[in-house]
Amino acid sequence: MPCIHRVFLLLVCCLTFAVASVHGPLAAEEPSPPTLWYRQPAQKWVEALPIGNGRLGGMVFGGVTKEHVQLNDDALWAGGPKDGVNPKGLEALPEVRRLLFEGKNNEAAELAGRTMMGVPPEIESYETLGDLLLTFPNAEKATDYRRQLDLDTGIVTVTYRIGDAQFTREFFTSAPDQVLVVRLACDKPGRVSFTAAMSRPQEFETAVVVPDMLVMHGALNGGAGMKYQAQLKAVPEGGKLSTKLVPKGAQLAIEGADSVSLYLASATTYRHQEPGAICEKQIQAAVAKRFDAIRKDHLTDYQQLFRRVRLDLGSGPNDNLPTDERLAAVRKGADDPGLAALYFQFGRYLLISSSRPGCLPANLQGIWSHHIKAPWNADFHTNINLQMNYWPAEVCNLAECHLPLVDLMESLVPSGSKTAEKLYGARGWVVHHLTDVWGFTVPADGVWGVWPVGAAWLCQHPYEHYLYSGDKKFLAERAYPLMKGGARFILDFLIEAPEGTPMAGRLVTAPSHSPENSFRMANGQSSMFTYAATMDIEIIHDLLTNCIEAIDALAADSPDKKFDAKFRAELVSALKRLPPLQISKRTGALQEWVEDYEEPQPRHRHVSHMFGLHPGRMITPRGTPKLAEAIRKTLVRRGDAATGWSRAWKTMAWARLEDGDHAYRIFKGLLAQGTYPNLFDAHPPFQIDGNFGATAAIAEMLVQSHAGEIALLPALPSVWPNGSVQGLRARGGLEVELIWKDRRAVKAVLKASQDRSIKLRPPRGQQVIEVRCDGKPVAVQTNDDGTVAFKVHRGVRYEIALK
Ligand code: FUC
Repeated sequence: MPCIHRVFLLLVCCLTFAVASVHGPLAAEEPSPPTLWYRQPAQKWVEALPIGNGRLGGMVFGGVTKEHVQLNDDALWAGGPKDGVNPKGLEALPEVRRLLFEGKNNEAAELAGRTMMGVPPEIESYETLGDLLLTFPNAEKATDYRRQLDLDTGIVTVTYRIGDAQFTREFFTSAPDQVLVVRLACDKPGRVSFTAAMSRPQEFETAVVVPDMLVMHGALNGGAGMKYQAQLKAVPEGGKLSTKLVPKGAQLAIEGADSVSLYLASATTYRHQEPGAICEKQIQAAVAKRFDAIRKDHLTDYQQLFRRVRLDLGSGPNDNLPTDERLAAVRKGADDPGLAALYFQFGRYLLISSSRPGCLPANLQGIWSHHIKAPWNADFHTNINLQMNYWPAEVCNLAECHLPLVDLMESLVPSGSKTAEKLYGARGWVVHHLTDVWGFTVPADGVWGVWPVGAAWLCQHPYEHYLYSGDKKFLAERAYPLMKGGARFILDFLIEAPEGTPMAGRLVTAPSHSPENSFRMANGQSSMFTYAATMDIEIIHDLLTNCIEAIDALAADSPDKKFDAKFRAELVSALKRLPPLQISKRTGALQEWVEDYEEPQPRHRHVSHMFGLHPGRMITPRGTPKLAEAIRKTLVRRGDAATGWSRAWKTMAWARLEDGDHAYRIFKGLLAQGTYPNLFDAHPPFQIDGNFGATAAIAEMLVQSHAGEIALLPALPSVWPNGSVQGLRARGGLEVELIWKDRRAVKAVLKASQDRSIKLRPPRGQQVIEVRCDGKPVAVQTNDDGTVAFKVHRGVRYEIALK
């Protein structure tokens, strides 16, 4: 029981007190907007700058004589529904399990490979929409070139001079108006001349729709697949607009305009029977609304999301260098706190631009891919990558950008239920290690694709959305039904390990696999296939615990205080029978598998068994110190280097272990070795998960809230001694603002959106000296464990003084 050392003067806060903006009193002088900028156009795709409205995306190259905007539409996927459950799987399952329990892992893998894989065991790719190409005559002699992405406006700007004329191009994608907008202007009249064309690597035709609109259309899969259309309209001020027929279709030509606005719309048959009609409507509306109003509404819409969080990690000597030069300096060893803050805000920008309500979730490349056949099909990979995309959503104050993931999950329930029943004889729903927009839920790729805990992991996301917001309606109507279905599958899938096995009598997963690692058995054979991999246990522990909490929260609101009591009892009983997490006697590290196998690849990129530390909350340094220490040893054995997303996850892991300097060291490695000039994450190749994972990790160096308390600066690296952050969120409906100097928090502000008690942990070596609300002290209980507890009220702002 916590003892009360001190009770501050209790004064009831005025609940109707109008909350000052959290950006108000603590805001230092207005810093310059976070901006990526370059002295030259992009030569390669990973130098181009992304724009997007969640659905329609572009990559802007910024060439002076040839402008290139590579285009994407979030729904442009090859293939179609083909969730073929292998008809031999269900019958083979008991034998696969028997072989696994008898230690005949490779025989089990061979049988599962023959009987359990999806029919077919693969999906098709997300594809590029094509390219917008603008060609400018007589522009070779440009000087004073600059290309930038201003994260505060979501606008890419290219500027240059030719002789006495200053040229400016602006690019953005509007969410309110659903068009990609390009504005080409010059400070001297009549100087804007260019031709505009659209094309695609394959399966396209272009044409002019009389009198002045360019249309590109086609159908994927050689004409048999999804149909798409893109339309481009040019609105010049002054000058002359004409159309030209060229060998592969048509072009627009503009001569001698003062300025030109281009509006580009796209649609596919994924959402609309007639993509052309939708494009036409959006273009007509944009033309009628005009550029200035579209830009203004874009700013209002975008900034309402982006401006919720501000981050200042201090300044450095490279602050004024172009972004690629700053990265190059980091590669040579420089620390650049401003670049870390820029990377963080770029991650938020990418989520806003690739995952808006109503759109598909961010795939392996967000929405930006120039491929016909993308690496890993730019799919939704559910054994880490898709989930990692959404780690920043709640803590970085973009909760609505989380919703496309929940929509996708709901869309997977019908096919996932069919797969659960036909492949495992189980109720509920299942997803394996990847999915697409067509409801794919069966095992894909190799036998490691028989990994039936994808849905169970995904179920963490709607629950976290509830934990941050406290939105009980969302919990009851959306999160809990998904979680219950995910848990229902798990309860049916778990099987009692037989006598003679190390976990006899426990409930285990079988078959099982620790993504995508292999182990060496005592007989010298290597295998990937097992039962009860540690990650499964941690995912299931997380899901069942969350379900029980959700049931209790829903019961508290029901008239008889009862809700799903029978199911709750099943969950509690299963939870007690899960195998314990094991610490290796050989290495002291957390065991990745049910037996203490040798690891042929000790530095493997996946560190799946750290799920309990993050994104789970089963393992914490204070709650389970021995397990936390074992994970620390696991991480040391794995090493700091890895692919992009793996570095991001390890950064997060060290933040959760409250070792800010180690977290920073890995993040710096990610900047130096795993980041392209446009700040896209390099797996390599480009994979956006690393951007999102590292963005969330930076947030968690500053604020954590997974362990029943809000921890301030739990993992502040020594290279960021002075700084401030505003607008990060903590579970329980709180927004946090912090200022620190010389590595000590000097002030914190919490803005509450719920009535509840909270526990606050000051930074290591510091104490909370007072909490004030509306200028008056609040009653605070100081606990033995160094935390303070107090009640907060909805809509009220609390100022916390620390020493
Ligand atoms: C898994 C990872 C790879 C890559 C791919 C998309 O297969 O092991 O590294 O991230 O997903």
